[in-house]
Amino acid sequence: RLTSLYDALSKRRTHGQKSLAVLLDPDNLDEASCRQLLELSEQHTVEYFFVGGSLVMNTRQAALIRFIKSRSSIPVLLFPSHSLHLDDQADGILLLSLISGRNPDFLIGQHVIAAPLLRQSNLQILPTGYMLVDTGRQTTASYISGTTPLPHDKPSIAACTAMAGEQLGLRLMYLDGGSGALYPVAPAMIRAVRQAVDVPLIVGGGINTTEKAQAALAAGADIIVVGNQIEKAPEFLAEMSKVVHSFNSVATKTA
Ligand code: 1GP
Repeated sequence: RLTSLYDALSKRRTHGQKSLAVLLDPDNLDEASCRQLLELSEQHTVEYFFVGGSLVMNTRQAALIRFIKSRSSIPVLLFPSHSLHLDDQADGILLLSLISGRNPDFLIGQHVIAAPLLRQSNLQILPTGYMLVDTGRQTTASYISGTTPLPHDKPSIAACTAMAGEQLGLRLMYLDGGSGALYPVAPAMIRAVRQAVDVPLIVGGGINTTEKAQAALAAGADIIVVGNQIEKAPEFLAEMSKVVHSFNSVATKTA
């Protein structure tokens, strides 16, 4: 089921247009802060909301998605860590295969459990090669998945992993330092992956300044994901949106 969301995403990639995704973690957001983030996202451009986290400790995910959908037209993509985290109210799902790891459960096991549910749902499916990168400390994602992240300073391993993922048919790549990473994925790694594959490239984890965002985008990220920093300082969303979309005016002029 290839989808209109994927078509739009890959068209943006073809035209060199960068996008901002805001990660909304159901565990960290109350209704008031969510309302504020939605208002800011409508005022400044945000292309996607990602909803999820390595652990979903409470039962608020469904309520959060309902809240977003009732107030915003920005597409909501599930960013699940488990087949239990499906929700048909979202627009689509990043169907993650954890290709940096060697845990069969996150390469195919969870997907088998989710498959019949996904088939019945209306969720648009975005098959995504998910690569965790070591960025200074063990992240929840790496601990929960029981996998070793890619070494930060080995861009060639990341490039070959992405290449294999693309050859297996995955349609997006996601380089993730993990939420709250001490430092973001290195530009050299982003560049190596960008050169290795054609599919749209998502980069996130530890992007907490506009300089880091700028560096990731210049190295070839198509979509950057920001979670923690926007939760901590919602006004940062405006600055971030400006940086991401400043690349697009250049892309439009040179197109
Ligand atoms: C984590 O890429 C996301 O999966 C976002 O990370 O919360 O550090 O911005 P941050």
